[in-house]
Amino acid sequence: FVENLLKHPVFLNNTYTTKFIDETPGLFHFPKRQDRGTKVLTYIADITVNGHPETKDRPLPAAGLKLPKPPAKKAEPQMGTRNLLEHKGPKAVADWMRAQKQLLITDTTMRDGHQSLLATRMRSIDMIRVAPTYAANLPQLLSVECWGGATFDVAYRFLQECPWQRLRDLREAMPNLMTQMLLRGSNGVGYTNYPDNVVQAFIKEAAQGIDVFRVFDSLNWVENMRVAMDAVIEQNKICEGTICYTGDLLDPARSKYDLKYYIDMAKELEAAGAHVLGLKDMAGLMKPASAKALVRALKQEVGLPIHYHTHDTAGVAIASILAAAEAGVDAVDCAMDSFSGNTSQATLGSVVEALRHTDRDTGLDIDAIREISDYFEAVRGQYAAFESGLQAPASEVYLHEMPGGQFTNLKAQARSLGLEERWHEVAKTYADVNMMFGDIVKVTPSSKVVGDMALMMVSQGLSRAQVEDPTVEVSFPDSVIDMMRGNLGQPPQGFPEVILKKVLKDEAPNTERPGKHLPAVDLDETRIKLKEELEGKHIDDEDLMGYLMYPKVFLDYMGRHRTYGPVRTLPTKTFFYGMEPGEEISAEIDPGKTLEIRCQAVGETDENGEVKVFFELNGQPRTIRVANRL
Ligand code: BTN
Ligand code: 3PY
Ligand code: ZN
Repeated sequence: FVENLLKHPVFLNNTYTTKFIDETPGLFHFPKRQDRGTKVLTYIADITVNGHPETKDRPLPAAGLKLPKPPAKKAEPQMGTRNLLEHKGPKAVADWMRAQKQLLITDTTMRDGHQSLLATRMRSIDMIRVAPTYAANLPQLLSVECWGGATFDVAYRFLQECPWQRLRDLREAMPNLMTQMLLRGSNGVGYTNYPDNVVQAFIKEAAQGIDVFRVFDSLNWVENMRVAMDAVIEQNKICEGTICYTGDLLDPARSKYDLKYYIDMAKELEAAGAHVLGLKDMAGLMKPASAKALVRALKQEVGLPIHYHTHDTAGVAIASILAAAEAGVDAVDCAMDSFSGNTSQATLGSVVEALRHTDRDTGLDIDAIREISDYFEAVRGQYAAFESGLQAPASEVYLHEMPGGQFTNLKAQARSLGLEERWHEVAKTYADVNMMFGDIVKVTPSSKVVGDMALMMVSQGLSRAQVEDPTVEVSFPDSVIDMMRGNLGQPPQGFPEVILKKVLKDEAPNTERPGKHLPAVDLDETRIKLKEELEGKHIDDEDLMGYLMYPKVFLDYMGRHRTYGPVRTLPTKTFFYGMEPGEEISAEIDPGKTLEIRCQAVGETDENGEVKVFFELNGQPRTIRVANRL
């Protein structure tokens, strides 16, 4: 078929946008070389023959797993927080939050939930299919965290999909609910400090789809959060200025992060214009008594609504949430039951039930929660390859203080270095490195630096004393040198002299805000260069931002996209495992344009090392030849 411009139904109906023209390469090809159907079949054939590199040697989903079926809508979507934001603005939403008696809930399943349990691998299709159910059945949610953090990178790098498309689709499916993202301040959604104008342009683009920006800094340096906070405020979106919690509030031996420290930071964030105060306990270290004391003090000292985020790594998240609720916290984060617990968030249904018939009753519909959780249970079953194998909560987190999102990642990294048997040593060394660096906040990207150093020390058999000893030669990981140079900013009281001297020798660190010394990127020129590199492809703002955050990851993604087309529309099982003869699937590559794909047979490997895979595409026979690389 020829999908040309003049005949395309979207064009005829006059509903096309620039993005539509970009993503419909067939429009200007009369006739074109390879249609998207063939590209997608090429992908399926390749995975069917060679397997997916990411699921090889990993546990398989249970046999006979049913395709996840999203629950039915109980009603048409009622007005929600998004409507309030649109009509009255961010300050009105903050005032509304403070005036509520019920505990407000953010659902994190589509961001932190799978980031912390499945290495961020949940695909857009599994989110988008249930998003309308959220809008219809849970309109009382404060927000849905569904973007940012590690999801941006992983979408391009591992899932072969565009994170911006995900955001547009979710936005459209949940028009009454506020969408929320996690933004690493000047580090954007990356691991490094970007120039101010890149951070600003990124936020402007993200604000097309995001209502609540949770902005944090990986060293809790407010100075390094202002550019991002100002940009969010300028977009008239909710700026959740966020404190990262670390240490142990009630432990006199960890007095660096005491009540005064947190109150001072909260006041700085309030003065910087935050609409909401985020309290981010990324490792799940906040114990119930600390939660109670901290929330009570913050409610007294600042006028902002407080939004509390924690992880269940030690199994204490619900206890801390209930303590915070009693102390008057305005909102908390939970994940759908089937995506909760362990390194993820507290269990949504259990928090709702725990508060039922109390004065903080959330008012959320428990049946609706159970149905959505059941859907996600089926979704999770498809991602067995990415499960961490963590069997139980662990109080060890109080020793190492690793963020929920890092824990399983670092464990996998340790495994790949042959250090799996020595995991508990890695955990202890991680704690030693933290103290050697001056007891810092550990959250992306500072947590990655501590992890890199800990792995290096365990694999080389170095102790903290040896690393600090001026007479012992140590070759530091690049990320450590970078952080000591000041490129992630400054922790409270700076880095200790001993380690600075050892890492930098005579080089003086930069102790000013990193962005102050980074020249602005010429966005127009970058766009022109990128267009050339991609052989004339039109580069829109989304593509430009993808490239600026992750140049190589983005270009690799674009290269694969040219070959494999819109594979984001494939069912998850097909994406990771290909098809079996006799199997039929469908993939909606545009609204209303569906590929009906049937796999007929898989041939033998021929003398050229190639395999023919026989399909039917919308009833027409198609044969795809792929190299057998096994
Ligand atoms: C990766 O790049 O390793 C992950 C994404 C999957 C890319 C597809 S899988 C089929 C084809 N063969 C490859 O080696 N890469 C692409
Ligand atoms: C991230 O930055 O991705 C995090 O989840 C930090 O907790
Ligand atoms: Zn988190």
